[in-house]
Amino acid sequence: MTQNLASTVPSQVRAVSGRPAEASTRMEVWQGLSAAVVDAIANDWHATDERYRAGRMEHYFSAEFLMGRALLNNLTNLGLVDEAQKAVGAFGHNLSDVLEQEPDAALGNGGLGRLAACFLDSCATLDLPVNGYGILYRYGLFKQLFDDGFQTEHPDAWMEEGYPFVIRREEAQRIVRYQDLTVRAVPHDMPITGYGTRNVNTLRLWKAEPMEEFDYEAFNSQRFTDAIVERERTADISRVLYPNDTTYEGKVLRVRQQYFFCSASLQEIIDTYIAHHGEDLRGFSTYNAIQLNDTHPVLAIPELMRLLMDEHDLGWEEAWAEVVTTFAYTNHTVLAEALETWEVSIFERLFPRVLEIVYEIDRRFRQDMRERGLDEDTIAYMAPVQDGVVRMAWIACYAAYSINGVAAIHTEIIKRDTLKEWYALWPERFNNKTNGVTPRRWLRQCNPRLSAVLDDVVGNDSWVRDLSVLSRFTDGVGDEVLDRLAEVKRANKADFAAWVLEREGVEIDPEAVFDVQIKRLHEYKRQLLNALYILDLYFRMKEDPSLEVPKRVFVFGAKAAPGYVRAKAIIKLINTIAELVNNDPVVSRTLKVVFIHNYNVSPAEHIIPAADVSEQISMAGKEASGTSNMKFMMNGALTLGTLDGANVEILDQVGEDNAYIFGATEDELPVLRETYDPRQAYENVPGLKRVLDALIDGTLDDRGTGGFADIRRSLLEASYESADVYYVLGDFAAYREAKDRMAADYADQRAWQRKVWVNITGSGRFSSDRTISDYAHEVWKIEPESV
Ligand code: GPQ
Repeated sequence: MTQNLASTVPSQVRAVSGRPAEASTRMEVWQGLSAAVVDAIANDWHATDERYRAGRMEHYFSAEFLMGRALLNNLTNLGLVDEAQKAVGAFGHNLSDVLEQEPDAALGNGGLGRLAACFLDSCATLDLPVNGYGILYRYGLFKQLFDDGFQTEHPDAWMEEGYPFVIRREEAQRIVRYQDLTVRAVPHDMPITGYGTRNVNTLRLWKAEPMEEFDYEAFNSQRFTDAIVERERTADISRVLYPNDTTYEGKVLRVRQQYFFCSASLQEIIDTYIAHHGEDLRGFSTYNAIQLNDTHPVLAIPELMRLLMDEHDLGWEEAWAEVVTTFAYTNHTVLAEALETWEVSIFERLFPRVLEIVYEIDRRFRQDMRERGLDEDTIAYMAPVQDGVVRMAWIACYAAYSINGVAAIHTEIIKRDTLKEWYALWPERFNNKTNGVTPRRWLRQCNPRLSAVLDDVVGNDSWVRDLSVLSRFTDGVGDEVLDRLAEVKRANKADFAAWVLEREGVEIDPEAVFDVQIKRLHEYKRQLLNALYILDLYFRMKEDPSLEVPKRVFVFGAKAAPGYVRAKAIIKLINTIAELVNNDPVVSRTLKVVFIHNYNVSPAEHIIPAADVSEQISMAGKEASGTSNMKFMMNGALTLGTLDGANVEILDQVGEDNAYIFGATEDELPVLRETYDPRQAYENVPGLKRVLDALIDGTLDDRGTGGFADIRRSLLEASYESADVYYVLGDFAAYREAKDRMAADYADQRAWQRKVWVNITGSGRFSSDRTISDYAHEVWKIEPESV
């Protein structure tokens, strides 16, 4: 870096605002400071790109990247936070107010998209030659507001005011052809800085633009509207992120999106290969690996075949040999409703040549399987095309050299159930890569107070690049460290309380236990179990005013897919319970319920450092991994959870004295199900009858929508086999016991802080640096390349 921010920031701010820095708005200061950061890294970014392209690279293909805010992350990684504070302070601005101007880049729905963002951070920090490829959605995940407690959705035009961290690369555009439409794919690059390194990696996001700025022929012949319509059809492709999480929606526009970014990215990767290694593409996979983030980018498999054969003269066998050594596939869910399949007729209409290739893959697959002696039923089940439908997951399993799950238990389940036919054929392809989260954003940056304690205990900040060093300090710290932990949490909770008051208008007491559940709203995640507990606790307190209940704040954050009616009813239910509790003059002295609207990455950065209790209560076997569980652990919240996803490994790490585990396990559930009768639970489990009846007896008002009655019915009155599929009532008693006990334990702060410390110092395994170095060594076969 040649110049410091003190000299570059004022001029960048002036260039943005056209007035003196002193007279510029906070938003303009954010723009100017961000531009100054891009200026500071530009040379290193370019050098990194040139270096990577010359050697072997990994390309991370993902329909989602949930990046959140960029400015503080970059300042933290570059060690420029203090300098930035001084630079903006010199003309009367406060850095934290400036930072709050930044919109979240919410180009993802939830865990899968945020994982991709954490992975990019780790790749840059580890100097690994990895770029991300995705779509520059004009509208990110919808903005959530509450109207009388009901979720409403609003467009999130996140770049509209200008966004300095995305650089348009006009010269690197590619053409993507559909049968009915040809478009330009214009790359927009985001710099990905690492902590304590000069390497700057790239996230390349493609934007769809019309071939010509304007179709003059149509214009001249008075078909003005036709010309506009054509432009809009193109712009549609990168217009909006589909707001579904773990459920699949078969929209033609979505398959267009998927093909769009896969084709453009592959064209670029091939061009880079040719520039460095010549026209013979038979060495493609020597220099390239591609990780498919779930099935959304699986069209890259037939598209690479097409490009290699039709545009670069390889024969089928030669092309296939490259394909099966290039792609690795990550599965992120066992939920059947997430498996992507497309009608053959859609492929026919959009890209007949790709369909032809898919049919040929299918033909060869069937032949291959017959030769292996598989029976016809199994072949039909596994085939890439069957009954007029293309199955993306099966194409991935057939072509990928690596197939991985995202937590130990999840990988076992896909081997045993979801992908068992594939595991039987190719067990060597299967491997586990337990997810991780970046300790830069999720500890160093969001929790400066705790970071200062860790710096002191460790003696330096080495833990930021190697979180596993913390485990050396689990034992042998004195009470003064535990007392500091308590002070840090107290201060974080006070900050959070002020933030909540300002943002949601609810007053909460930092003395209370902060119990938090933040994640997408989905029945399998069981926010409903948490809600029923709160309602039950409310009734217990009403019934017996002398009951000793520890002070508690229950915090929720969750978006529901706009079409997921029952999930939206659960949101309304939680808001209605919040109103009941918070407005009760007696109960509200002890309990508060807060639903943070528009939950996103940056609210998470305010919430997580203030949490005492981390709710990870999915029905066992359903949450592939979870990643907020890891963020909470790093920030000293204790897990209240089922043996699901990465909770299992968190428990292994900390031991059962330092986590609160409850409920039916994945292997017990099938047995329990045989005799499970939710009506019996309703009649017999203490508290359940009262809370379930409150859904229909007028205690809670759903404004005549019938939403609460539907929730009750889903638990009790659906046909016998499908009542309470997520075992909410089955686990209620165990949950109530564990949660009550946990709150009682909080009173002994010394003992509590000891558990907190075991969790923080044991979180090293859940750094995405560990996950990424496992991918790099075991799957991608790449080495660090430092600039
Ligand atoms: N996940 Cl398939 C998503 O966030 N979206 C998806 O479409 C699918 C999975 C999540 C999954 O539910 C979590 O358990 C994981 O921790 C996360 O992916 C990252 O692997």
